[in-house]
Amino acid sequence: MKIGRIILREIRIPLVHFFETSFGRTTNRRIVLVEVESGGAVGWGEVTAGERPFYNEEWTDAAWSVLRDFVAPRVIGKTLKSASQATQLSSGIRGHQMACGGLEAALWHLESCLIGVPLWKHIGGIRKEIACGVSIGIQDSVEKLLDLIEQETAAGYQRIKIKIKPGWDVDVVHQVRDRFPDVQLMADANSAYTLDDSEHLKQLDAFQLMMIEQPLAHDEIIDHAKLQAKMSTPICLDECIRSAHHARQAIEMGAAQIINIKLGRVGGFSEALKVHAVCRDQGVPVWCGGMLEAGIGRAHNVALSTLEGFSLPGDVSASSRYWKRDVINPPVEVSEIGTIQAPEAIGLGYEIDQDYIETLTVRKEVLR
Ligand code: OSB
Ligand code: MG
Repeated sequence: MKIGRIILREIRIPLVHFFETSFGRTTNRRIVLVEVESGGAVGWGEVTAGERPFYNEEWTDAAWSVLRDFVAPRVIGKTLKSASQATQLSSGIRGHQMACGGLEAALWHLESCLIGVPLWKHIGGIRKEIACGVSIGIQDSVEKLLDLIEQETAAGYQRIKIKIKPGWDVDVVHQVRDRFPDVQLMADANSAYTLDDSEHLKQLDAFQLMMIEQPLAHDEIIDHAKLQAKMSTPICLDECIRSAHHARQAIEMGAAQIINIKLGRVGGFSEALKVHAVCRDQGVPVWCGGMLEAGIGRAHNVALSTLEGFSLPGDVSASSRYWKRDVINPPVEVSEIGTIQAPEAIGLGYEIDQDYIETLTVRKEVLR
C-alpha cells in the first residue's frame, strides 16, 4: 500500500467520572487521533499518551510533534508491503512508542479494510468473546470505592482492579476483601513504591490478590525481581514493558509472572504481537491494559484481546464507563457476564462518528 496523506486531530473529551491513580487525577482527556489514507481507504489510530508525562515519558503535545515532525514524514509517500513494516520506518526514533503506535495501529486498521477482514482476525485473533474487568481509580472515601465495586460486580465484570498508593493500600485492600471475599481482585500501584517498602507490600499477601501491578519504578526491572522473591502475590508488569525485549528480560529475571500488554506502550500491533509471543513461549499469561481510551483505541484493544494468550480479564470495559457519548457507533458494550463480542464487520467493526469527532476537535493538521 502506498501511503497518502495523514491527518492529525486533537480531540478534547470529558470523562464521566474523574480517574485517579498514584500519579494524579484525570478529568478531561486530550487525545490525538491519526487518520491515514491509502488507495481510497482510511485507517484510524488513537494515541494513548496521557495529558502529562506522569504515567511514562509521553504526553499529548509531545506525541503531536513527534508524529508531525518525525513519524509522518518517514511514512507519507512510502509503499509498504504490509502494516507490519511500519515499525521499521520509525525505528530510528527513540521512545515515543505511544505516538508511533497511534499511526502503526491506523495502518493495521487500514490494511484490514483493504483486505476486507475484521481487524481482530487480521492480527491473528481467535477469541470471539473477550473477558472484561474494570480498573477503579482512587476514590475520596473507602465507602465510595466499595459502592463502585458493588456496582461493577453487579454489572457482571469478571475482575476488579483497584488503584493503590502509599496511604491508600493495605487497609483499603483489607476492607475490600472483607466485603467481597470471592471477587477476583488485584491492585495497581503505578510505580508508587520502592524496594524499601517491601515489608509493607508483603502485607498484601494476606488478601488472595490475583496480582499486584507495577509496584516499583516505571523503568526498574531488577528491583521487581527482588520484590517478587520476597512476596507471594504474583507481580504483573505494566510500565516497564515497552518491547518484547523487556518482556523477555523481565520473565527471565523473575520480575513478572503476568504481563499487561498495552498497544500504545509497546508501539503498536507488531510489537504487541511479539510481546504476546514471548509470553506464550514462556507460559506467562497476559491481559490487555487500558489508557482511558476513546472509541478508536478501545476498538483496537478489543481486537488485541482476541489473541490466544489473553487468558485473563483485561481493563477493556464499556464506553459508557468513560464517556457520555463515544466517538464510535455502536459504543463498546459489555454483556451481563462481563464479556465483549468481537465484531464481525470488516475493519474496526465499529463505525467512526466523524461528525462527532469534528465537534470535539480543537486542532487539525493535514500532512502530505
Ligand atoms: O496503569 O493501567 C494503568 C489509566 C491511565 C493510566 C494508566 C493506567 C490506567 C488504568 C485505567 O488503570 C484503565 C482503563 O480503564 O482504561
Ligand atoms: Mg497499570
